[in-house]
Amino acid sequence: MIEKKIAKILDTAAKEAQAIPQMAEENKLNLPQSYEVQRLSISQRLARGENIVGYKLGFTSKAKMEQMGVHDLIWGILTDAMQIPDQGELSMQKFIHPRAEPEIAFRVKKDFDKILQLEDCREYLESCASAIEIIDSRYENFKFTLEDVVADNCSSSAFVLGTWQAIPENIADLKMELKFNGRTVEEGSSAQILENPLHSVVELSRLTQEAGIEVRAGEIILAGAATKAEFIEIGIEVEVEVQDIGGTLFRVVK
Ligand code: OOG
Ligand code: MG
Repeated sequence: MIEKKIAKILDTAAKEAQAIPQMAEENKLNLPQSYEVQRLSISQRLARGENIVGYKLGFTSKAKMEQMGVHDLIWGILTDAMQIPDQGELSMQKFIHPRAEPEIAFRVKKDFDKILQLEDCREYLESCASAIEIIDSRYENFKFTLEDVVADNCSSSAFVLGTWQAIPENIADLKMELKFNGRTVEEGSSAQILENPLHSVVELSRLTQEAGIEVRAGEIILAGAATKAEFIEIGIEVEVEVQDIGGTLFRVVK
């Protein structure tokens, strides 16, 4: 089965931090097949003892779509092994060409038992936090098609969360900054995430229902980057600051 073979290749590339070529012509997948590859590659992580802790949305902002040349919302799976503690360290050795992007995370309060509408979100969510997603495409030169990136679990590789906070009233209008060693390198607003990052939660509820997955209480949702992503390097302290929610950071080490 082609899906199984590609899942293995992508999982090994992630594990060994070795880039692979984009899917060859003879291995072209359609979108449902790509999500199946994603599922199969995650099951290899689960077999190694990792646990699913949540989900991420991708390409929920124009800035990201334009940067990567991909124009559809995508979703991927987060495991516990991807989480770096707040104020912690990221070792470059485990990554190929990592980039950081400023995000907002939500924590689920109540199992998603239906497709949510915007007005349901606060009932189903417990809290929010500032977040940094570290994406690391397994494809050479960070180049991919929509199908490639979905198969590669949407470039998921690591994430860092600030302290959980009550979801502010103005969640759709918060200033967000990505800083390297205290210097702002990207700046945007939570409005750039589907006009309101809660829309990412709505979209995830729909996509997971379609996939037959139940999002559960306690799980984490990364709503997607507000700005472009920036390459990180050894020696940089990477910080995200979200207005009214607070900040989070990590250091990049050898
Ligand atoms: C794909 C992941 C996109 C986001 O927040 O938009 C994403 C990539 O850019 O490699 O995580
Ligand atoms: Mg992201």
